[in-house]
Amino acid sequence: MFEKVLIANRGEIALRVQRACNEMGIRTVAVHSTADEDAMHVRLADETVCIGPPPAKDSYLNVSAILTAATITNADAIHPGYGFLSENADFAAMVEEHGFTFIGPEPDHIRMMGNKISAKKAVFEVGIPVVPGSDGPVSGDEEALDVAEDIGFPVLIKAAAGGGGKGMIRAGNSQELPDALKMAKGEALAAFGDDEVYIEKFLHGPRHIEVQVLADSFGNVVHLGERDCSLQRRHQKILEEAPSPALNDDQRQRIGRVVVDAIRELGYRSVGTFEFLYQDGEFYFIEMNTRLQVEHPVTEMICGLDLVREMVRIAAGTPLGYGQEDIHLSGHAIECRINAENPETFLPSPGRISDYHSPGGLGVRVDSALYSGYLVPNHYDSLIAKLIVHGANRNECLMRLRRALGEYVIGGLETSIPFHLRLMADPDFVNGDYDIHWLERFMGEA
Ligand code: MV4
Repeated sequence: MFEKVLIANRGEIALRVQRACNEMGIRTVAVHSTADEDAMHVRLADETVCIGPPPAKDSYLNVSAILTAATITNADAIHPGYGFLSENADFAAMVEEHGFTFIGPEPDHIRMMGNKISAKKAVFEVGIPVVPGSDGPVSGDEEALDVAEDIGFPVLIKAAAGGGGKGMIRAGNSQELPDALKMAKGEALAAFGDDEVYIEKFLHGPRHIEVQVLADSFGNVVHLGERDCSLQRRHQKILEEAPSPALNDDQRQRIGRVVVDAIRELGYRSVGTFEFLYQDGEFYFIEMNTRLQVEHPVTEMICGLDLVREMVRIAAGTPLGYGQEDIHLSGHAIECRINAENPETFLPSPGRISDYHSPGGLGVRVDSALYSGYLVPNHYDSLIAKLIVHGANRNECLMRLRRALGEYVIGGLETSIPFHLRLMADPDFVNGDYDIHWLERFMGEA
């Protein structure tokens, strides 16, 4: 096992990784920008290294500074958290080339899944159902028209280098197609420096359901059920839950088995998430995430595993030591993402925390790096806390979540807590009756 792990991240996820390392007897190295000198992840680390000025590109994305920090502290391994360098295949390769272990998948798998065309091709070949569309990149108008007429309008043109909704254009008919293709390529080039695009059939009101997997280096693979992440606004998730209110246990086990077989065949290692659109009882793969995700705690709460601990063990070459028959999903969990932002306009609201009281009690978990007196910097993501609640069933979970949101005090800045409280009172949400477009309608009416 590793003696020392460098955590190449900040905020709640840096703390989350630190906690897992602490429990495993592993020493931690925090890296930080000058804006994060007083951050909780720095205060709680065994060693700290300042890696640059506030802008992420000069600090948390500064590969040479991070590798230097790992060298001077004599770290064994690097955990990337989520965001920043977590899905950068070149970074993962450089970490290994410098003699450290990258706590995550192999660089080749990160690269394969980073390009959405190669990801779709790879998973299709191992039996995963994908959204109907082009087999590969589409460049010319005629080629695009052939594909679109074959699958039927409306279609969606997506950037191969994209993901998360950037560079996505819809074409309702053949007249709209050439302009949509041109726009999608232009956006893709501007956003990713790569104008490669592909075409998919546009699905009208799906849910966003993602399946969590865990795989070691010896072909042992388990799935940990799914998360429903349909509640999002402008491609930012707001709340996630596990299990999905839309699936029954039979559907869960069926998609789980398909995903486990695929992962084993791909030779993938570490945590991973298959993202599906789910409509009319069918799953359609869209993307795979090769990192620990923000919403991983809802899965942990229903399966009882520490996903970060499992990631670290896998990276150290330890076999899983359990199989699918040992995984038991129990109860229901919901995560509310709490952002430093105005609950009406969603504009960022950085500032100093004046009062802080986090909720507690049975089934309540708070993943946050906040403390009273902490100054939330304006240079990074506005996610400041995750409130995760577990209950024996969805109803108990909702009652507990209302109670916990009501207890939560974060003074000194605006947060999305009032928004979550309003959401908890909506009959559609309470019934689990929502799709990927529901939240934006809810906000329009609010
Ligand atoms: C789609 C789709 C409908 N049909 N693909 C948006 C983010 C990116 N990861 C994929 N996205 C979508 N792809 C087809 N063929 C609708 C979306 C989409 C969406 C997906 C998941 C969660 C929220 C979303 C919000 C708007 C659009």
